[in-house]
Amino acid sequence: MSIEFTELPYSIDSLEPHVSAKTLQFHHGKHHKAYVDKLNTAIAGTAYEGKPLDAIIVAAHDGADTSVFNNAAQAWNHAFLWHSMSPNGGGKPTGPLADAITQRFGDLAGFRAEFKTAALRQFGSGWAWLVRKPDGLNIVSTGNADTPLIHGVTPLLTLDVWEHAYYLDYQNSRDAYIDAYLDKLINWDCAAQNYESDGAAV
Ligand code: MN3
Repeated sequence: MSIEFTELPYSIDSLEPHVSAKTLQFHHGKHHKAYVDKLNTAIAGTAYEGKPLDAIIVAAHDGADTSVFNNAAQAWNHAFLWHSMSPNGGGKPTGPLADAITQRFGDLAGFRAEFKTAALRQFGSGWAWLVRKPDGLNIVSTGNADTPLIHGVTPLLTLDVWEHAYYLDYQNSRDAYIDAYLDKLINWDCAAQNYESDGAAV
């Protein structure tokens, strides 16, 4: 059984004008699909074949199998990214997650400032994440394909800061792309579900 390339959870033009259909045609249809295709080619006939994606990520990391790890982690990170955005995004977190945000960051503005700084300061390609640790929430950034799944924390939300995620819409302005994500796209409902289930499903 191969790893499935999943469809977007919304129509391809529904994040416009913040993320264009053209960006998603490339980012989802080309970049994300290529990671899944390369992973399936790499694992065919190996001990990885038939395992769930998260198990492949951990096993490839433990085994220092860089090519399998990079493609598996990118396949997972991108699937998680699509759920971290919503055509009805923005707004405020609710329920227990809202309380945890207040406890850790003071208020939503505190979260926003810290997340934006992490996303801006990630040099080159990588990701910014809101994660749940045993002692509360945290914001982390990871480089290239690195993923919280191998660091013992639960991802709640992510933003891809690789240039391919924003260059068609924002050229070199990562700053404006991060603002659009935080103000218009961020999917607090998905984050709340991940927080309450203590697991990040994609
Ligand atoms: Mn990407």
